[in-house]
Amino acid sequence: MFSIGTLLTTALAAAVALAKPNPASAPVSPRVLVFTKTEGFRHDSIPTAIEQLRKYGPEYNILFDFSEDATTFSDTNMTKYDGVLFVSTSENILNADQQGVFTKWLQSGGVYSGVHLACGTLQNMAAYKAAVGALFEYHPEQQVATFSPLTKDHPATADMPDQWSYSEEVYFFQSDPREMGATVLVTVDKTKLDNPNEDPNQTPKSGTPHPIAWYIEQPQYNYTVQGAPKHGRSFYTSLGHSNEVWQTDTFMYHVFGGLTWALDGGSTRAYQVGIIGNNTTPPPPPPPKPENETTDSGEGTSRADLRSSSASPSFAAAGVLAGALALGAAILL
Ligand SMILES: *[C@@H]1O[C@H](CO)[C@@H](O)[C@H](O)[C@H]1NC(C)=O
Ligand SMILES: *[C@@H]1O[C@H](CO)[C@@H](O)[C@H](O)[C@H]1NC(C)=O
Ligand SMILES: *[C@@H]1O[C@H](CO)[C@@H](O)[C@H](O)[C@H]1NC(C)=O
Ligand SMILES: CC(=O)N[C@H]1CO[C@H](CO)[C@@H](O)[C@@H]1O
Repeated sequence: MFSIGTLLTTALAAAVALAKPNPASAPVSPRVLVFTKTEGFRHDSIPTAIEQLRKYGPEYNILFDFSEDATTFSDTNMTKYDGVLFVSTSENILNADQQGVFTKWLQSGGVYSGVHLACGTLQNMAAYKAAVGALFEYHPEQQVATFSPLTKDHPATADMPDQWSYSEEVYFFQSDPREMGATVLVTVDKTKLDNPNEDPNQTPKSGTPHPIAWYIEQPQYNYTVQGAPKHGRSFYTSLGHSNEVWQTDTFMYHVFGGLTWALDGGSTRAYQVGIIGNNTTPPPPPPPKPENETTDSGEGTSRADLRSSSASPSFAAAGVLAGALALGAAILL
């Protein structure tokens, strides 16, 4: 026996399923490192976030590894990742070497995405700021706020209500992410916000309209490792404080819409390009160099590039070494 209620629920479920954003378009599943290490404040929604990402990941054709271990940030370990998703990380969670590896990975086409306090971490790492777009300054007390998509023409907002009101921490930033090339996707109604910290006579540091979630098509990492087609896209949302919001489809569609859009920029091996990411085939040979230098080809070269940002000296060194070996062989003969 079906009640009207059951029928309505079924119809609603079907509508929601149809409205769901598309899975990542890669021919093999992009592999994404979900990093949740904290040094300062720790959100109690982190376990819920992990559980929900685990649940939704397969539907979006994304493979997640979950870690709080900073040693993951070695060249060998990071090479297999198409993307990272930082969820409410806090303070300085990577040492200088690990930050160097992360910077090089970003310059190799790696896709960054971050949620909530991800903007409150690695504040002294230039490439991290370029990836996330703006760094955390403060939030007024958690309260019911009204968020609005500025466009619905993006997977991160396609399923967001025009006015989405719920209890959240509204983040304010040290700078306007638009200065780092960001396109803002979601804003908040500041007129309804109880925020004693903001001086109405000052130009707001975070810019106008107030940025809540955004994307960056080409993050400003200043350098591209040889063999990478371009910089990976990035996506950040400041929403995601509470267990409750992580348990909503609306929020999960927002996070996965942003993440899959960023991955679908096609800068990694899951998309059959580039030098990092999940793929079972070896990386393509590096493109020809602009100068008339003789270079090695094949896997050895591109892996060497990933380790060393300054490719040319290592090629020169290889040439010297080859010369020395040839000389040695000649002497032996
Ligand atoms: C990362 O790789 C190093 C070796 O390069 C290894 O010692 C370490 O355990 C790895 N960490 C993780 C989390 O895989
Ligand atoms: C890029 O260069 C600018 C200007 O020199 C600098 O301010 C910024 O920190 C650099 N960004 C990165 C990611 O190195
Ligand atoms: C590279 O070599 C070709 C032919 O060997 C020459 O025509 C060309 O001018 C060279 N290009 C540069 C940038 O030296
Ligand atoms: C190299 C690598 O990590 N390959 C993995 C890519 O993803 C598949 C699943 O889609 C794994 O089975 C591979 O091991």
